[in-house]
Amino acid sequence: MPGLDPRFDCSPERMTFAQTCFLPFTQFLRSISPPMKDTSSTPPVGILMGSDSDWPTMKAAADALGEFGIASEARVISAHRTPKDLEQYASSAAGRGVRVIIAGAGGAAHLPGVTAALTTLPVIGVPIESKSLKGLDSLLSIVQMPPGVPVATVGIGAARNAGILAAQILAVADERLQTELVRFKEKLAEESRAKNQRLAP
Ligand code: AIR
Repeated sequence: MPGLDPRFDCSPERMTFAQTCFLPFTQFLRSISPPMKDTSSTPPVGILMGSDSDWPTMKAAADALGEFGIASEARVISAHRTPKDLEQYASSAAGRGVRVIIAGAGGAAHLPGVTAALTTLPVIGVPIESKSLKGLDSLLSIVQMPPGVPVATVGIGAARNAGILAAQILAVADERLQTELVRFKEKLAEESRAKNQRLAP
């Protein structure tokens, strides 16, 4: 057809190999493949705990993350009581868009370690203060991981630090978070200096 831009000429004589064979093939592939999973709504941090009795401690991690505008999802999953649920959660977390896992448990606290065994995501362990041994059992259960399967362990009951550490991990690839963390450290320093004024002369 005279005057027609050749790019828009769909007459069989002008159709290239790509247009006749490749395009329909890719359209066919798209029609049979499952839709891509939307991971944009998944919170980047998963907070696991062995029991709901751990939540009063673990809530501090969610609160710290909230201060940096980071969403989290909290789940009660026990390495001993619901091991299959743990396997399901840990092995699918990265694919769903979770980027860091914080796991807290008390006593024979195997939740962070088994989570770390099941995922390549960084795992932060929070030893929950136990009644009988004041959390020393939890701490040693979490911190003494075998070589090759690390868990970044914070202090006994130190869930707030776990939240801050998770924010720092996410900040490596997030400029907004880096700026927030610099501000956070400046505020921390100001508060520390202000303590001098409160000392008795
Ligand atoms: N726990 C639960 N499953 C395995 C372990 N280690 C821990 C919880 C909690 C403690 O057992 O993390 O700190 C007591 O749990 P509960 O349900 O009796 O309050």
